[in-house]
Amino acid sequence: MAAQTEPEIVLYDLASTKNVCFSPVVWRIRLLLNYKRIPYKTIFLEFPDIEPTLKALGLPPHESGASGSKLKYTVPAIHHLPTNTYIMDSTPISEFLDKTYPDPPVPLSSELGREIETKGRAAFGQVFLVSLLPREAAILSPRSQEYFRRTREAWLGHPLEDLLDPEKEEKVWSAAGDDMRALGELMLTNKADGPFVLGARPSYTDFFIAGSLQSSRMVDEGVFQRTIVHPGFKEIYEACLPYMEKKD
Ligand SMILES: N[C@@H](CCC(=O)N[C@@H](CS)C(=O)NCC(=O)O)C(=O)O
Repeated sequence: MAAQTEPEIVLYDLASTKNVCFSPVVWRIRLLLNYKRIPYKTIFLEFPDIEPTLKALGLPPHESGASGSKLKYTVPAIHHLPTNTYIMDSTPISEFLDKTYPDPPVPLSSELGREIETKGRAAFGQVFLVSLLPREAAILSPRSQEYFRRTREAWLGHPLEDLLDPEKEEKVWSAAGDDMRALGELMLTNKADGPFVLGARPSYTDFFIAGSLQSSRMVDEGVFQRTIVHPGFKEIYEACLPYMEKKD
């Protein structure tokens, strides 16, 4: 565990008008940094500044299609100051952090964790698409909003507002209900040993879950509340709260 207060890491994060982290992927890394008590500082980047800033740091772009991304440059990215190492993409960042700061250890993967992450992506893909994507624009600066609208509408093939159809939104939520309940039950598998997915101590899957929930909460409290009604979600979210205190 690093005891210094001088930052060892610069974390590149996504800017919003709330001036706190709201990206689910950056939250995973932030939870890891906070849990391991690694001293870091944040640089928030507006959407259109991500690519030019990370490119200027000398980071190579994502290979086409890497990590399922259409994007060349993404946050999180980190600069590890003691070794002058730059890394982009949450997976290599988490591996680097766990190797460089092994105490306390964080299991990065497990069979149960992989099952939860895969089923979580399937259960929430549509729900977050219809309920969060169109609301995300509301917490962006005018410059980021313009970028976000232009890029996302090009992917979707229609205006963001078309997603905000209350009837369709209800249908998507009720279709996902059983899967969400089942997912919550999986999260409680080791509840006899503690509140986390693997029991007493957090694993990266807990940070995946808590980060997604915190992100949804930053965008829309109603979406967050609607998710945590399923037993399992709230327990993990609350157990991770101490590691979500540093948000910026
Ligand atoms: N595979 C990447 C995905 C990260 C990602 O999609 N980040 C988004 C913010 S949540 C981003 O930087 N988007 C840049 C853009 O849309 O130009 C990872 O795991 O780090």
